[in-house]
Amino acid sequence: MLFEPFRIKMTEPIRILSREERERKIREAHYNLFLLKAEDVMIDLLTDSGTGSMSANQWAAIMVGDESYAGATSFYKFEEVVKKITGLKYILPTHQGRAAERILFGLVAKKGMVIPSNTHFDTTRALIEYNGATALDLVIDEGKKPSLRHPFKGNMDLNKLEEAIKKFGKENIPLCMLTITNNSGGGQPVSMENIRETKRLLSRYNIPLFIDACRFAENAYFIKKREKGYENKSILEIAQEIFSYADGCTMSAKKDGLVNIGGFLALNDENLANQAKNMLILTEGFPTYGGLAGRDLEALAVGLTEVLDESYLAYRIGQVEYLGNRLIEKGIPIIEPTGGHAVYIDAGSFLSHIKPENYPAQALSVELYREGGIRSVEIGSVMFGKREESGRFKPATLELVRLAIPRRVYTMSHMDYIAEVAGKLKDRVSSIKGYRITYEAPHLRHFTAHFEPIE
Ligand code: P61
Repeated sequence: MLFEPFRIKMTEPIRILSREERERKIREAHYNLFLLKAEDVMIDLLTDSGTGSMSANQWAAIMVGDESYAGATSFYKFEEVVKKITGLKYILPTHQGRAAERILFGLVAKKGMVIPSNTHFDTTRALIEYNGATALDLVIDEGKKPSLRHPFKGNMDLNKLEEAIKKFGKENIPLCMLTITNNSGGGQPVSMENIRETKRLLSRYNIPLFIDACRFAENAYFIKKREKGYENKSILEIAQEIFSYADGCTMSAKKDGLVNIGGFLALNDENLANQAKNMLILTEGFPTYGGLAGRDLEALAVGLTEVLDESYLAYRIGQVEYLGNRLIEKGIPIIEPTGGHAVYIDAGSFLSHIKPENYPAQALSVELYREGGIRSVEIGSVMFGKREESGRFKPATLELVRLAIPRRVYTMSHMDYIAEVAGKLKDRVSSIKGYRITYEAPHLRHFTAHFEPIE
């Protein structure tokens, strides 16, 4: 029997809005959930990034944060924990994940280059493309089939990776990434075997392996539960083995760092680390604080330790699975099995009457808000689709609505409420209409786009 392995000693009220208020708020937000005020959201599943609750120990650590400009004690505590987990040599704190990505890709991604991954997250892809290189997604085919059950749907397709290396030439591939868990592909884990084999293949061509480590602890828990030989290893030992295959990592600590802000770039190559340090100083801050306050580094050092606790991870992964099972019971198609941090509704099949160019996943996410004040995020053709120069519409691979579960924030009864709201949509699914975009920015358009319903 699963229950939250913590007691709650501080609460925040949730404002209950009437259906009329919700209709008005979403219209005023141009049907873009990013443009809603948080106070107008009843259950906020937009992201699990920076939205978790910190523990009493983390809040206590905040009080002893050392705010010295250089050489702060808090940095050394943070550095020690990151080194213990990753074994990587050079640790650069950044204000969040994309700052680490910006520094890394600013140094290695040049025009004409190609950077493969199982699946790049949108910030990663955007920063690679911003620097003139090409981002390549090479997840296994099983990872693209929402209802197909496979224990490690985030795995890299090693054949495709080798083909890509031969096609583009190893000199044009500055590094290869593995996103663990694979966020854009459903929060699905990557197996230890796949990480090891990816590293082995890359080593033959002298290409470094980088890990996008946002959700490394959740990935490690899946390895423990699903991969032979890891059942008796601790989460720390599994994480250490994962990173032993890496030449570097980028980390948004807003996920498995259990903090509201933070990140880092970790590297083994001294030359690259020196260049990165110079960029860090130029754009983030002195290397012993990066883009963070000393207190943030303190909280992060504690968070990175707490996240390795198995009873926490059992609750975490179990809560996501619980919500997934409630949705399946109501006949709502989701990516199966459920991943680490979110349930992904397969809007492409749930709203099969809406064409990808009319954004079925956007339509579903708006509907979840109208019906129950739930804020989710579209991970489909709004986020990844494109209008090509020829005018042809290139849809995303999948049309998903992600219900991301913040860490240690909502209880099981909140999960029941979400499933109930989604169940109501099932009864009137054919009446849900598509959308068109009336405004979009050149990069990461989903944050600011405006939509209008198609009548
Ligand atoms: C999220 F709609 N993720 O999942 P930063 N890599 C990976 C991530 O999941 C990730 C970052 C790098 C978010 C926040 C988010 O368009 C969006 O600390 C696997 O956010 O810079 C972030 O880390 C970047 C949501 C980001 C979005 C961009 O909800």
